[in-house]
Amino acid sequence: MRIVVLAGGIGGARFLRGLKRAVPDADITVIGNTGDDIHLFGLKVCPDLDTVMYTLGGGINEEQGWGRTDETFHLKEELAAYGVGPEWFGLGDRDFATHIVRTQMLGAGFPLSAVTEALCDRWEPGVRLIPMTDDRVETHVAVTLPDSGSAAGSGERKAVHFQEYWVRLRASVPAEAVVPVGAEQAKPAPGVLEAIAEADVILFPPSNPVVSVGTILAVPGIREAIANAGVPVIGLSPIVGDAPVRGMADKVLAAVGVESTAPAVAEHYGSGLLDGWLVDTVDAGCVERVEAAGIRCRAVPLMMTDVDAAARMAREALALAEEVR
Ligand code: GDP
Ligand code: FO1
Ligand code: CA
Repeated sequence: MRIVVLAGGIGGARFLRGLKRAVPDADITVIGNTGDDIHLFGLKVCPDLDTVMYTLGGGINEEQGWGRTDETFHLKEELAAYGVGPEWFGLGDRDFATHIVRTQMLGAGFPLSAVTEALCDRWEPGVRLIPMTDDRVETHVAVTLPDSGSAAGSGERKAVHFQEYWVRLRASVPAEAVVPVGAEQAKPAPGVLEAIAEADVILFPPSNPVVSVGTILAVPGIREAIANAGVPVIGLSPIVGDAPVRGMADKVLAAVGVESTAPAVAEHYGSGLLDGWLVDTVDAGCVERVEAAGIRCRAVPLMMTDVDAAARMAREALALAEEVR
């Protein structure tokens, strides 16, 4: 079975680990979000690609959900001693090596898709991991910084990089708009449209609907290819009991005018894209609302407490795919 999964970072990666356990023989292609990518210290950092690669390759910091296991921060401390920041982004020594290799290869002229393949030669994630695009896309968030009374520029409306919104500001102010800068001009990376066209089923894991799956769908051609693939498209809700399980999905959903509930996210994707939607058992009351929107819906446990729980979710998604096929 050929499965295509559109993935962000932690939610996507943990689901993928379950999917691999549920269907060990499946041929899985992951289309990864690159809108979170950021250039720091002259290096290109791809948080969502790395989270998938490290999680499936056994190198992830399990508690954090991102970054490397057994990590140290000597390089970051040395840079800070030179007054070179930003200090708010935690790049560890082991992780730095990935960004150095990536940046070196990009500088030598390789596209990000080829670089990602080379990094995966080491990590052997057991899936084909392709960035959504080889072109530069950066998600920016429009915010109004609180008026502190002293800091220059406070009280003004400005756009910040998504990582600055999430990591530095901790999503403490409303996201007024979310813009995947560069997406309109971006082309799907080699292999993306082919994988979608050849898929037997397409899955949206419980990834962020705006800054992960939404950004991938913003690359011209990808949404259309999925809608026209003629195979079941099944999503799993990242919202459980009217709140995201973790992260800032509620803030970025508000920016696009969508309430933070499982049925609202299904309606946001719409029946033109989604054939099936899994909600958590605590949201069983909304199944009828989702089905009224033309999307088949089931309520099953959706908390990825361990790999087996994620595997059960993957089996439920594939069962729903067979129901709507
Ligand atoms: P990120 O790039 O690291 O933010 O990861 P993703 O975009 O792939 O996934 C983030 C989303 O995963 C958040 O909106 C969370 O609510 C959701 N999420 C994380 N853990 C779980 C879980 O155990 N169950 C469900 N249903 N959603 C989860
Ligand atoms: N998340 C944080 O909350 N703080 C950090 O300092 C941080 C550093 C970091 C470094 C590399 C990497 O691949 C991910 C990192 N993340 C960090 C996670 C990342 O910001 C987010 O989880 C995702 O981009 C959100 O979608
Ligand atoms: Ca992300």
